[in-house]
Amino acid sequence: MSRNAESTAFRSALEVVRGVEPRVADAIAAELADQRESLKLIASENYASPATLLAMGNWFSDKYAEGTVGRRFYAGCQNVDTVEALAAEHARELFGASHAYVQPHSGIDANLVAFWAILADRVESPALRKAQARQVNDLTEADWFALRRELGDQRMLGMSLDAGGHLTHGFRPNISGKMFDQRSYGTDPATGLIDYDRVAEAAREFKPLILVAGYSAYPRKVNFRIMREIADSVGATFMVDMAHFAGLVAGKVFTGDFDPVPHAHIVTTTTHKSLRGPRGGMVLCGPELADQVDRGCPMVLGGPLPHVMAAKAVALAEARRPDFADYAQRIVDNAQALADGLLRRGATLVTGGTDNHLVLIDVSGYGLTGRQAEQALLDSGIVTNRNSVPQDPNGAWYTSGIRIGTPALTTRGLGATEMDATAELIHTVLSQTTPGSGPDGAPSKAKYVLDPAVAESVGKQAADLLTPFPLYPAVDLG
Ligand code: DSN
Repeated sequence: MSRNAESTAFRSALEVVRGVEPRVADAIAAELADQRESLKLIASENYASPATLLAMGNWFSDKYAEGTVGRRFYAGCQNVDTVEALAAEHARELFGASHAYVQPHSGIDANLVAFWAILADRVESPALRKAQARQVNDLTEADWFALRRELGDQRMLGMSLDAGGHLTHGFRPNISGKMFDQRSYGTDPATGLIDYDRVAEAAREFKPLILVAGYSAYPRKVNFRIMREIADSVGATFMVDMAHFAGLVAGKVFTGDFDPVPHAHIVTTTTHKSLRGPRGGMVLCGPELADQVDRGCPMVLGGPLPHVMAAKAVALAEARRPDFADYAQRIVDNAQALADGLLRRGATLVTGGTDNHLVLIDVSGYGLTGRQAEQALLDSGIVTNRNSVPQDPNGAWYTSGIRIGTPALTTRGLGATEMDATAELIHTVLSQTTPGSGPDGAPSKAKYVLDPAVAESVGKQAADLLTPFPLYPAVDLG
């Protein structure tokens, strides 16, 4: 597509929207302006290509398509079949998986599909059989009690939240924490790294049905070969949630023992993080679980989103191009440059560095909570998120960490020089911010003091850093 065509497409779309509800058109335009101006370091965000974005804005959104390719509960799904089959084919080829299910709407949904597929495969439950036979509406209250009783004792072992694990790996605020009896493995307090002997010990003691690997705030690679051996030693199904690092797997930065696909029984992911696709989820598995996975809708998913599956097909086609491997490597190179820049300036990093796309700063070294640091950085035009660190004394709300990631800035083209400049800006803000106090003068974990002149100066430098790397350069909304 020519750059001119991209600009015309987005301008025309906004013009049409503006004709109905101008405030929505204005908000869409304002979002582009905001994203263009901010130094986006949220590790789970990225910028999808114009082709991916445009594939979502159309009449595929109007179509119901429950079921799977060629086996739908609605008539007229031939074009949905085309895009769903294409997305699945690209996913299988890209990741070397024998089966891909591209319907999940999010990472949480993808994990739910995987959990139910594993339960259906592993647990003898007449009530579950009934539910899986697509008779959910026919289940009586007694059936639901039976389902709960038959499945309620199943065990899941996943990475603890404060070590970088994810809510959907069996933690209480998510349904997975209510579905499973959960125990977690942490990291070595001295190194911050996964201690595989401890994981094996926990698995031997707990005997989980499912061993989950994957993280949203662990800055290192995971050895999936060892994790599979641990799962096999206790008869667990090994599931990997690669949502954060799918782009690094697709780009062949994570290979061999660090590529989850050959080692796991089932792999879930989102499509919008390092993979740079539309907001959504996906499940990969072998033939043993394929049939159960394909029952994701209507078992746990609402009707598939054909417009998003179309965009997944486009983004996955992009990820199969040779230049995606270069992009994936640059994500990691940039994260390492950012980590090195912070370490040189005296920051404390969980595990002392990174070998993936993210860096976790322990901001207690600056005398701050994560919440104070997050807000001070935001005031200075730097968008990050607060995150727990292992054994965090400030809990999950205030936290002691700031998580930063490089997929988005790498998409814009920033490199090692700009990462060092970014490290300088982050260090400047954090070292010049001090904890504030509440109205009664008591120390506050949320309030902070930062000279507005410092915030303004850093904000200006952040904007200058971005100027040579325009976001969606071809898109001129006028
Ligand atoms: N919300 C995503 C993240 O920021 O890591 C994971 O669900």
